[in-house]
Amino acid sequence: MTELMNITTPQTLSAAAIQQYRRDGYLHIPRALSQDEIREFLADAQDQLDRHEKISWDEEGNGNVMDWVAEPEAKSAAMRRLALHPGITGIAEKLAGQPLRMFKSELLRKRSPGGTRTPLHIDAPAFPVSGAALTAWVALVDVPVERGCMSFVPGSQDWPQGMDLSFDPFESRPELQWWPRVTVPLRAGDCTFHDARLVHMAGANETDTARISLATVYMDAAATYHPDADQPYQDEVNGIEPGQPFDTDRYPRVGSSI
Ligand SMILES: O=C(O)CCC(=O)C(=O)O
Repeated sequence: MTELMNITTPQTLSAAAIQQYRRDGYLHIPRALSQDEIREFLADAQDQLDRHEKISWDEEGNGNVMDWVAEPEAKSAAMRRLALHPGITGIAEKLAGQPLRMFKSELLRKRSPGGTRTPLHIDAPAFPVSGAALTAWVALVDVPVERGCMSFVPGSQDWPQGMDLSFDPFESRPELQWWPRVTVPLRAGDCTFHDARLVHMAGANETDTARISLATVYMDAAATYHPDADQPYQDEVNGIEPGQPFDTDRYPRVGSSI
């Protein structure tokens, strides 16, 4: 009972926290999961990482950034429950201020030892989606600074009107190099939310434990499909015509009222 009372839910999320997210473009939610959920989801995640094919992100001259299982929510009931978690997705809807559906989920592992730094980037140019999107990044093990937690550039999600968004944000907005960055270590079961236009990165894993997390992207429920030649995720979109909404079971509606 005491533990349940400590868990952050859509109902206990404060107006100040919502305001902070909209100002800074990210928010740290401590204790998004119960201890039982952490145990169950971590065991399932380790099983998936052992058994399934992984996509590897290697950077020339910088080694392996991380690897991940794509669509883990389609591979086990536990990962589907986590990707569609009513508490986490209910908070996401409150932060976004609109109904959402899931765009994609990835089960991430930053290797131990040697998973290298995740470069500074923004997500939005990679998504063939109209309108707003945000990511919930749920830690399934403790992620101190030394294990490669994320850093965010608060306020960088507000791109000047008409400016093209580029994956490397310093290309179009070199001044962002001089903006403060906030580094956010997470305990297992904590979660961060970040706006798809926010500049962010993660450190290297210097510990002897792999960093394991689930990163799920949610989009405006009314978002439509806008493919563009350079978007890596457009190959994963099936059964949706350009200009049409993502109105299929592959992109389920989420939130605490679903
Ligand atoms: O997990 C990481 O190192 C980076 C994750 C990230 O960039 C994202 O979820 O948008």
